[in-house]
Amino acid sequence: MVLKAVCVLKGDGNVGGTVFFQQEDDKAPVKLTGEIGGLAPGDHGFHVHAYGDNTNGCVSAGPHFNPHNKTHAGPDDEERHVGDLGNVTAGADQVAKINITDRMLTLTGPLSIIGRTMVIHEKADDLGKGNNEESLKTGNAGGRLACGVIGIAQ
Ligand SMILES: [Cu+2]
Ligand SMILES: [Zn+2]
Repeated sequence: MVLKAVCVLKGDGNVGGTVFFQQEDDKAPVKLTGEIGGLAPGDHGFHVHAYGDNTNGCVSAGPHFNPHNKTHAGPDDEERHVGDLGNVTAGADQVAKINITDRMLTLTGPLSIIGRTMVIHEKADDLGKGNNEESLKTGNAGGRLACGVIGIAQ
């Protein structure tokens, strides 16, 4: 059975967009598509954060989703947070087109990302290679520009 989810990201400014998730079955990778607009051109850190809690804005989403207690890294690294999707890149039109396939995310089971939060950041994620402590936690991606809770899609 194909699993589908969706996330509408909103922030205090004019950053926002929609991300669609699709997984062919419980063992398949998750495909993310969509667009986020209103971004400064360049790279922006993009992660799944632990909680689907936006009571105090994007801050209440907590840290990166990290059920295996690893250090922060990039999506192609073996050791990473489950939520580490690296960067998305906005063009001169301020829009980042999202087209990611990730083998660590899942939309089903106890580690499902449904009910958690997607966050788009102010700065580029250094993928854990920044040679400082924060790099191994957040990738130094800076403030949270917009976020949204991942929900079940029809
Ligand atoms: Cu993040
Ligand atoms: Zn991380």
